[in-house]
Amino acid sequence: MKQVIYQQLAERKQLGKKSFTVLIDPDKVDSGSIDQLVSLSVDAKVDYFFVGGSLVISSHLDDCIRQLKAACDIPVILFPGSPSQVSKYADALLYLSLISGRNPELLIGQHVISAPFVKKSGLEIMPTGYMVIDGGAPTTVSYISNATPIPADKSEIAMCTAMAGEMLGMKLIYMDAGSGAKKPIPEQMIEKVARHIEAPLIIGGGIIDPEKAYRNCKAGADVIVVGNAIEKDPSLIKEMSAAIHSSSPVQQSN
Ligand code: 1GP
Repeated sequence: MKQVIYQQLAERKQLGKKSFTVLIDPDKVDSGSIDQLVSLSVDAKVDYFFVGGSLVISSHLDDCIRQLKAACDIPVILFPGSPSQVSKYADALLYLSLISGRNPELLIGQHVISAPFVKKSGLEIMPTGYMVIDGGAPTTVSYISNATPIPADKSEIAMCTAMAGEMLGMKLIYMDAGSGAKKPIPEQMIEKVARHIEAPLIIGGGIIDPEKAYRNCKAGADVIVVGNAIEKDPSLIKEMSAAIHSSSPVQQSN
């Protein structure tokens, strides 16, 4: 199986390089806004695009990804809210198992049903332990997943969950307060989890300012995901990217 993007993420982690990911919800973009996002992202040296959402109502996932791929070299990684959000035009797929919840469908059930289809896509598959953290109010992901998020002040639970996910073979750990979360994940929790795992740690949900993104990186995040704030103000891409890349202890060429 292909491991190109995973290897790149693992190497970046080894080198202490932090990555910035722009999350694109296909429901919230059109051809014109994709062009604008690409242009700002290329200029700001964005590392990855995640494409997906808890609910994707429109049917232009393929078109959205094809437009991104045609316009730039930034890798496109699927962040699917359901097995229907698989597109062969992307570079890789976060193969998410909701390890913070106890909903068997999102731990393994939907994977079994969609396995032949996912394998046939030819995508790079990245097994990802997905952990939803309480962001202060219900988010789409916490509602749709029908699973209780990890309380934001229970760093030990997050730590043990991430460790278990890694020992079960998950290559990435993604801690998410949910899109538009009122409260992003506290640094104390990020620090605790980062200290106990070797897998690249992805952090997202409710990050609206570059200072918070910077502090998250310093606390041990390897990849920062921002969606909502950029939908509201695409020009934030530049500052976010600069803050995340400047948090790296080494000089970054990208
Ligand atoms: C959501 O982690 C992502 O799943 C990003 O969250 O949209 O709040 O930036 P925001």
